[in-house]
Amino acid sequence: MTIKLYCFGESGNAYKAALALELSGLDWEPVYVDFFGGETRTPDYRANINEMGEAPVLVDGDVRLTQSGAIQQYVTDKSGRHGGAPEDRYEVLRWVLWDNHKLSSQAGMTRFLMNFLPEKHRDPNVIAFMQGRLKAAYATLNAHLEGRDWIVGDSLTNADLSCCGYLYYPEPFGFDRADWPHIDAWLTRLSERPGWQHPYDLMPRALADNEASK
Ligand SMILES: N[C@@H](CCC(=O)N[C@@H](CS)C(=O)NCC(=O)O)C(=O)O
Repeated sequence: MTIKLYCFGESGNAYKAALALELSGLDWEPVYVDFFGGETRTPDYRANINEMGEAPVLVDGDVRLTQSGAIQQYVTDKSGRHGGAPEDRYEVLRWVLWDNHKLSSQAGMTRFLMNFLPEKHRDPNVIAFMQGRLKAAYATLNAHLEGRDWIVGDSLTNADLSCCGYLYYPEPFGFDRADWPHIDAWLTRLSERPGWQHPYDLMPRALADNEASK
């Protein structure tokens, strides 16, 4: 049975799940969520798709799962891919939790504030504050990746698939790969894996290139 992933191209959180599915070799297909049209805020979405009002959502037969980290673990349990060595499983979880708190959530919020929120609502002080918080997160990841190919152990794991969630997007949010050489090399390494795809190629997009940043 084909796994369904409720997602949209602009969502780095959905990308983390979509990339895990794609690289696992499992059979999956995207179901487009009209996030910018307010779909995740409708009572119907909350009642029937996700009580948390978020994307991504995985549906596999009777299984319905939300939260990218939980979806990634489901994909690992089903495919045997990206879990890392058994003794590293808590280390993988540690980085997935760190990403969800310190990296992806703040990167997603900052990118939204700078590109998708109507310009009149963009507060430069909030954006500067968020960028300061993000800089600390980039420094943590960059230092950790010095001398390593992957975040945990010697293979690609959900730690990598989580932390990369927002870092391939072209819209500005205060992240320049050139400033962070170890992150830059790691993103290149990951993008060279067979089957890797950019988020805008892997999931249906809501907005064309010229529609963000208005
Ligand atoms: N921790 C969640 C975050 C999911 C999330 O925030 N998704 C965004 C889209 S990128 C969303 O649907 N937000 C709806 C809202 O906050 O109202 C995950 O990793 O899946």
